[in-house]
Amino acid sequence: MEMSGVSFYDYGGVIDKDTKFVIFGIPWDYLTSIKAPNSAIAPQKIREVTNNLALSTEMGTEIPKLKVIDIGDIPIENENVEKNLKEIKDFVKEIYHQKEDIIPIMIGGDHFCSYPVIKAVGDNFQKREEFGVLIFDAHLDFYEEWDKGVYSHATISHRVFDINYIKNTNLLIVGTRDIDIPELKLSEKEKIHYFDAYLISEHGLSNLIDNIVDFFQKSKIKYLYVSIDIDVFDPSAAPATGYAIPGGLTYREMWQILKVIAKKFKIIGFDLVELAPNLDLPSNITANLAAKLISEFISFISLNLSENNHETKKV
Ligand SMILES: [Mn+2]
Repeated sequence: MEMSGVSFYDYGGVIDKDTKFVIFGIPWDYLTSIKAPNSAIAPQKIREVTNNLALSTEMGTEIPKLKVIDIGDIPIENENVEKNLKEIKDFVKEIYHQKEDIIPIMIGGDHFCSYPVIKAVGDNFQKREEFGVLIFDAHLDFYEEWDKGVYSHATISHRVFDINYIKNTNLLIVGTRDIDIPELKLSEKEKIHYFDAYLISEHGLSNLIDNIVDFFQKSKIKYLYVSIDIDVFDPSAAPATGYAIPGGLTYREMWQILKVIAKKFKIIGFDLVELAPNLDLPSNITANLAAKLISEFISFISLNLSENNHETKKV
């Protein structure tokens, strides 16, 4: 099979000492709870549309100069949850084995794909007291169990919260606007912090960004993993997802949030999940948004990495 992503993220074919970012796909949507979306083919689709994008970011970074490689997809057996969990864990471990400070970027798959990746990233990370998880989602995904049990795209935030170094002080969910009562009660009980999408129109985007930064800084968090469920966007910007809920973020709002977050924190990994190409428009509007956002976020992180290097050298 042709690895179409390689020509875009073309910083060599293998992880070497200069590689900063490694992209991989998890073509797995078994743990979604509705039949319509086919997010398992999203990694392939995002690679395809990525190749139609121009090779520079909005602020003029040349994408081939970003040290990104695409190493393809993790082999998945759709219904074999335990095997996939192990496969994903081993895959991420092997990436770190090849380069300790690599920044993994995962393309899902349904939102449950984020759980084993977040756990593998966190388990590998030494300074756990400075590690936080930022989730963008229309939903809390905080059910204890959902249709297939404890593993589901609707329980992902809860499973992340269950990780022993994740607490309500280093986990934040942003963009919520479709929360069911059992989830509301559970998250109240555990004092889970989340910022609803309406806060942007109520208090402005910069206020929301300040609050996100304050939340993690108060907890002395310096390193973030960022998980982006594409349903955090307004369906007018990203219609191709299983639960298209009105009142979401624009591409530009998310772009601005990620730009600031990448400046204030060290992003040690991120993912984008829940894109369902079969529900997209013929123009691929949602896949394009996903592809664009991934390269823009990489460039923000990359700018920050080189600034940090510069500062170190000056000192
Ligand atoms: Mn989700």
